[in-house]
Amino acid sequence: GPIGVFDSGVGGLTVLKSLMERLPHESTLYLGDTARVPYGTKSGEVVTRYSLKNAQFLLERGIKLLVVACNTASAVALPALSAALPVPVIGVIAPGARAALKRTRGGGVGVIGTPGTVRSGAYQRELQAADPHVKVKARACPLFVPLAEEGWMTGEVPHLVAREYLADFAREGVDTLVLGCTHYPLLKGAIAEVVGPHVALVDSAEATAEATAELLALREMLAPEGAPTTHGYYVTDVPERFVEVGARFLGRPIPSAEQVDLSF
Ligand code: DGN
Repeated sequence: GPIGVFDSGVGGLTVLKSLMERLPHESTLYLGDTARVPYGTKSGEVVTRYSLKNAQFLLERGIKLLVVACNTASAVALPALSAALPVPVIGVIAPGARAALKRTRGGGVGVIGTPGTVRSGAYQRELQAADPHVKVKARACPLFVPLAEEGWMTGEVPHLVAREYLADFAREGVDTLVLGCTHYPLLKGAIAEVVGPHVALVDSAEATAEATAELLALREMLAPEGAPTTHGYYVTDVPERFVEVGARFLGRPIPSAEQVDLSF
């Protein structure tokens, strides 16, 4: 079966992009819950309910593994998803945290994400569980989401927004910064400009693709090389905006997306 991936909308396509690069022989099914986006500002209870619905939809289409591409959903709904699903479930938080701990040289780890992700404390918990001595500083950067979706990734405005959010990180000696939201890889340039060359940026999407590859290999679930691959896209609102904006997140055109009704 394919790898299932869901997100609140287009953002998770940055995770899908990394998965496609790391695992080119795998087929994928992507669901963007565009009718209910954003998740980043909603309660954990509501995000968990949506996440279970998304997972069920993909499961019915025969996925062999689920990647929760959304940081907010990973932060609040991963235990519920793992308990409910008969297939392995991978979120973006643990791989991102592990990658950050490999990079830091003791100066402290910064985490940026949606208000929901930061409020959940999931990255902080994951980092401190692995290394009780690590210093963690987390901050929500909600305005990065609309900037990335607008394609407004360079110039004065993203720079000023990044400076407002991140100047403290640069001052406080953080040496590693986790991009804990699907949209932030698109703003890597503006973020790097503000925090400077001595802060390593950790892309949760890349770390998650690596973790997925390791798990599939370990469980001998990798697709055979040379088998034909397919990539399907589902959305819960009309597909036009997803297809257009999503191409920038995925780094390649999205031929089409099918609208599905997950209302309950
Ligand atoms: N996909 C969300 C995340 O990674 O937290 C960001 C978009 C949103 O729902 N606000």
